[in-house]
Amino acid sequence: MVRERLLYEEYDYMDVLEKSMDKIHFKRLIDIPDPELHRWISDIILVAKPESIYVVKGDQGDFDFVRKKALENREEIPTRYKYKTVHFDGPRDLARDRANTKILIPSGENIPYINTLRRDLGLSEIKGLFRDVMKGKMMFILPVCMGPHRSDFTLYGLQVTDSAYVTHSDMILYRVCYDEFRDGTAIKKGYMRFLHSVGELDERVWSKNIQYRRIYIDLEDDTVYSVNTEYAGNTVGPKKLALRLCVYRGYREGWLCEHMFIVGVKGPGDRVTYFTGAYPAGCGKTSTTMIADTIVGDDLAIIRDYKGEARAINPEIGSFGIIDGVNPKDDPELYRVLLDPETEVIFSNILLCEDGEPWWNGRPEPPCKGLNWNIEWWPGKKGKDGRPEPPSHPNARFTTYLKYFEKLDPRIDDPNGVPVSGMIFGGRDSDTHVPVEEAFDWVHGIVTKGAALESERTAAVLGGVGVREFSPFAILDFLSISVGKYIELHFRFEEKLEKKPRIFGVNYFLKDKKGRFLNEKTDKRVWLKWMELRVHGEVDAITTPTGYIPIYNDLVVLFRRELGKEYSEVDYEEQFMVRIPQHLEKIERIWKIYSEIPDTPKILFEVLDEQKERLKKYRDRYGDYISPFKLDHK
Ligand code: SPV
Ligand code: MN
Repeated sequence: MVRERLLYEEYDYMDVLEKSMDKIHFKRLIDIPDPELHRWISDIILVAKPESIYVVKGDQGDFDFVRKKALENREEIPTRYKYKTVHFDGPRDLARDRANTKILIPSGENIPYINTLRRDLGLSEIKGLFRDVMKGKMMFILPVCMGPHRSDFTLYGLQVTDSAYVTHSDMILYRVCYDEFRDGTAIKKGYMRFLHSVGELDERVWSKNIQYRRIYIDLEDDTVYSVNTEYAGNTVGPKKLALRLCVYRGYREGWLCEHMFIVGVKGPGDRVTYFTGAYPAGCGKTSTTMIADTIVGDDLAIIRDYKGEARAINPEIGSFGIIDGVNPKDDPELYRVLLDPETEVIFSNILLCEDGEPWWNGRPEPPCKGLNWNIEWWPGKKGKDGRPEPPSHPNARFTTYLKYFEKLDPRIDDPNGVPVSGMIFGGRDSDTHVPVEEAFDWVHGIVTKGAALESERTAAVLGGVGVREFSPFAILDFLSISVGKYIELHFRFEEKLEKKPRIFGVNYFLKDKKGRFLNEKTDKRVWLKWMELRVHGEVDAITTPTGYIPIYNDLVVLFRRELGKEYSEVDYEEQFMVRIPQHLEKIERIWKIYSEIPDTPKILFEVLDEQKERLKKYRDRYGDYISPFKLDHK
């Protein structure tokens, strides 16, 4: 692959590098045996004009330096805890920017639901925006591994950024991978490039030119450009920027890049069974990860076939999780990690009290006067709309190492990944799906749980909250190929497997007529345990038109054992009621959406039609709302 450059002239790039870098960092760079990389960096130097350059090798000195630099730049602010800092993105930069995130493709053709742009136009715009953009700033070059060292699953990436905060985040979230670049492994296997600049900053060190915020993904060249933004979802390359490149590569090579956690659930005799799970942001993904028995990953999974099995690795070693609502009762372990004096955490967009204590919605103490995402906050402060301003932002986040969690599964470093026994899909749905349900088989699950996933919108993206959105595989924001192709890839992937993962749907957000949630936050632990038993064929289920649901008596045992709770028949009946009209409406919505996506596999419509017929048959026999007690066991 001939890689895209920022400049086309030929010139002595070694000379540029030598003159722009100090000896140590120059040597670190040229020790990586890749002239193309050297020339690219040199182009960036000539175009963006950073004042100095730092190549991260990953030793302790680098970690200390990058943290110090983030503080010195005021990108991070100290707290009263030695290893914890706060970063503010600025009030207009608090979430991923869907509208300005575009997939560059040569033809510029429209792909439904995917924001595309003609590649040549995108590249020329970006090259313009990077002109002089790093003046006066230090530029960091950071090689990372997305996955265990020297694993066949692992992808490589090179982050180049003028933000110490982004570099710091990268270094918490990913394995620094200088050695695999220096010994040529990453060069041979190919690596992604992420070029980022915060752009011009205002006096609060917030990106000033938000109107020119751009995140452009160049599939042809495995490169992502991001400019005039700080929010990690827009800037941290190996995370959501890489995910789009990964999806594209997986599609070509026949494996999966998923927006999924990876967890272990213990069964009888300490058996550990692994599940992956896809939920749109703000739908219980982090809390499910934390409530499981072991954690391999909380956001991303690369899933490949290995000896007939689906195996998953987590490309990350840290977590950039939603902090809103994290409280000592429901999330004791996460809460402990966030406030342990010894753990390193970057909080973003929380409230920093005057005494240096980080506060977020979920802490039992009342909020204090201090700095927040909208500059300052004091008790009683009202926003522009006259309503009380939330002290910490609903999309406030924490960035920390997974190694702090007692439940961290040592197999996070297994180069062959963990076997995936079940895949879970969960959205925010107040009125349709039962709390947990197993699909009839892989194809049924991929269609009705994965491809048909919908969710009521949360604060993780810019825009109105509460609207029901199409959210297939919880990955729509990160797709670089059409949804139809992504579904087809899952069908293709199954053919390689001798052992097929079971597929489940969960819904933690079912409400009663008065709008109260029907479940408690911790109930999800019971659903996980039930799924674990299902995978091993150790509990029966009730067949409904949309899948298999738990038998009341099995849940009674699990609720008692896992949560010390008596699970009543009334609760069960209300939660597991089959809601035929809502399901039929959902099928109509999903049918319509896919009928407008040209390369949707035909089988998707067949599966939806079959489900519709089943629903109608059940309705004729039992009526619109069916108590699970009326249905037969499988
Ligand atoms: C998500 O929104 O899905 C996240 C955070 O995990 S972000 O990095 O913004 O994508
Ligand atoms: Mn995510």
